[in-house]
Amino acid sequence: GTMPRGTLPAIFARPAAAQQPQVLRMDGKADLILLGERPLVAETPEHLLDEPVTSYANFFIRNNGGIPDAVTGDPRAWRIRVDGEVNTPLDLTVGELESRFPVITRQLQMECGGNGRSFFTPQTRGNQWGNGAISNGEWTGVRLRDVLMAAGVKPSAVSTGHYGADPHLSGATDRPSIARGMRIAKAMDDDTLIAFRLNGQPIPHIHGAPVRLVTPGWPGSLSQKWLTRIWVRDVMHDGAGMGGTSYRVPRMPIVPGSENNGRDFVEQESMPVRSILSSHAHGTRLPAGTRALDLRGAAWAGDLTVRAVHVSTDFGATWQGMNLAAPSNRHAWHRWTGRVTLPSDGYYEIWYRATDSEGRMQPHAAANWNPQGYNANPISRAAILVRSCGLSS
Ligand SMILES: Nc1nc2c(c(=O)[nH]1)N[C@H]1C(S)=C(S)[C@@H](COP(=O)(O)O)O[C@H]1N2
Ligand SMILES: [Mo]
Repeated sequence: GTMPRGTLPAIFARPAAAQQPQVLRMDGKADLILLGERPLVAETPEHLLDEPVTSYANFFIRNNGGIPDAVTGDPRAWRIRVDGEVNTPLDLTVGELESRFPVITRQLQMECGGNGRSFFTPQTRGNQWGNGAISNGEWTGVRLRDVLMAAGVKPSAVSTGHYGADPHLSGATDRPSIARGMRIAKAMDDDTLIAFRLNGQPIPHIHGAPVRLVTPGWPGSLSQKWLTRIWVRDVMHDGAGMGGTSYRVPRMPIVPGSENNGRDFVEQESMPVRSILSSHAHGTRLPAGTRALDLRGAAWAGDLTVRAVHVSTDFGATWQGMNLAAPSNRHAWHRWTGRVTLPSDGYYEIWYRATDSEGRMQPHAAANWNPQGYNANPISRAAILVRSCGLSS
């Protein structure tokens, strides 16, 4: 029990295998893993992320506060305000957004900043995500940049600050549940959207209807749901979820488990390279005699692309390159496929890891431990049992 978890057989190491996961019960949603009820948080098991474009059913859920009441009446009348360091503050309805600016559709990966958190030792505070706080939806909306340009961003602009309609869990009406912001450069990126459709449909309520930000490749917390306001700031935004150790990582590696107030930390921005296996669930049993596995999955790397995905079925002794498809557009995930062969029946682990376009590979263990558990992206391992009569259980 005192061994680092990374050296335990995968069948014992994964938190979801160790405990009976609780299942989300929600209309139209698959059996997501319920990580919390207040706020509502649910993770998608990796094997449900087998679709190239993530459907509503399989889309993970992360809230920091309550869920606002659904809009009654015309959702196109919902208003968002753009103010602060701009020449002309704007007050736009969703209808005006759609008619005044070019409308584009992109596949964009959105990943919680805490994805992979459960792989840290010692455990850090926050939702104990595996790799399933990731989605690759097809989003339709307008570029945040076009809206900011229409307002006229002043040279003094440093960051954005985002506000949404969800109530704080305490019930206080003057406290946002989360209000994060990003450097102006990311707000001006071609792929940062104010979105009003997901997979060709109005955005489902739980995912931020009628409008949300989609800030691909950076922490999902920058993709404000139920968007009401973008405040352009002349300093780095300091709303709820900014500063200290929130969505910030050590500039220099710190001792795992140590106390830190985050003074020497930097913002978590582009997310690290990560991969999932979607063809075979962890813990899959296969009939005796199975000698080949056709594997599938996805890989992504924040603002970067992925150069390679490798798989090992012999605990890392040998690695095999997988076929990696190009993403359908920048900031969409890559899909990968490949066949591996097994020499016999028995207990196997499929180890899978991606390498980003700058040559950085998923590490052997979660690196750069930090108090709130960001950027853990170790090589993943799924246990597979090819059943033969000699094996019990
Ligand atoms: N208004 C609002 N927007 C929010 C949040 C929130 O709590 N309130 N959570 C953020 C976080 S931490 C993540 S990871 C994503 C999750 O989006 P999803 O629930 O649609 O998957 O929404 C972000 N946007
Ligand atoms: Mo998140």
